Amino acid sequence: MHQKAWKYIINSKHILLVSHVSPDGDTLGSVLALYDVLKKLGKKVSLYNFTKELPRIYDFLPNINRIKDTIPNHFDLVISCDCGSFDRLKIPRGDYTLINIDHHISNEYFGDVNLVDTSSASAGMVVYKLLIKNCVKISKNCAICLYVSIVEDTGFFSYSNVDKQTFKDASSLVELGVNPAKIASLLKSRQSLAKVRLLGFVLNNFELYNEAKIAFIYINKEVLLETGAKRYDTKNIVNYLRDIVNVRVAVMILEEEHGGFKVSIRSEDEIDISSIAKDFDGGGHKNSAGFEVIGSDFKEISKKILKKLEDKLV
Ligand SMILES: [Mn+2]
Repeated sequence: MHQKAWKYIINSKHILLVSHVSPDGDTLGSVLALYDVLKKLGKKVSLYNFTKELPRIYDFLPNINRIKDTIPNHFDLVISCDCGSFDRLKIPRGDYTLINIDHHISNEYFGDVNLVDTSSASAGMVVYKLLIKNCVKISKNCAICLYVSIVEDTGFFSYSNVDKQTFKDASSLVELGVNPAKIASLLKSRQSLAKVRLLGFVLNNFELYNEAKIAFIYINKEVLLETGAKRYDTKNIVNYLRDIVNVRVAVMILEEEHGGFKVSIRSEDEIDISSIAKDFDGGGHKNSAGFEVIGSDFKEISKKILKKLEDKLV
């Protein structure tokens, strides 16, 4: 499979690298690692992401400013990274080959080649394996991108997806020149004031259910406006609620700009919430999943989710 994917890459004329909507450090790190390698091979490469404003915190990733929100007219190969479903690419179907590189358990195998390894902690690690298997030389810049993908999706080596392979890969990337302390400080110690204010709102306004086993936070448009927080500032903010001693599952319901809601769920290790996300046509991992719902009544939506969670916790 790795050789087959590589053959498509070598034989392609113009490659489009696609990261998912509401991008994170894994999807961005993965496509930028590939960008570095493919450019050095002399390939014509474009980078596309649907989201207009990329999270500022990743501004140190090499070539991130080359990611555009417009799709080029001609390309014969698309490589998607960290996308569980075709929807999350936000590109039209067309006359091109599609390589789907991912690690989500909910992946829909929408590619012509599917490099999907659900045992990988990050999509970047799947990219790394593809490069290693094809004896590709990895630059320091490429290593930085891959390392970011790992720390992003493992919460700096703290989630249940961490195993010895995670450390092995991270170790090899450090050998290639990555400075872990520097990356940690770039990602953790540059929070915007608006994000900290949003956190203040979350910690003051969450609700508890089922003897404090379930926590909910509802963030509407006005809260974002008042705090000055961007939509991407809400990412992982729900973790603070999951981390409360009694809480086993935490839910964030975010009002979408043009109606509807985005729901993010985080759970303790032994509670698998990926099936709940699937029930609502979403996706994700065992302890971190999400989905979108249409509607205007957040109370009704919370009730529905709460019911599913209660059944899960019995
Ligand atoms: Mn990922």
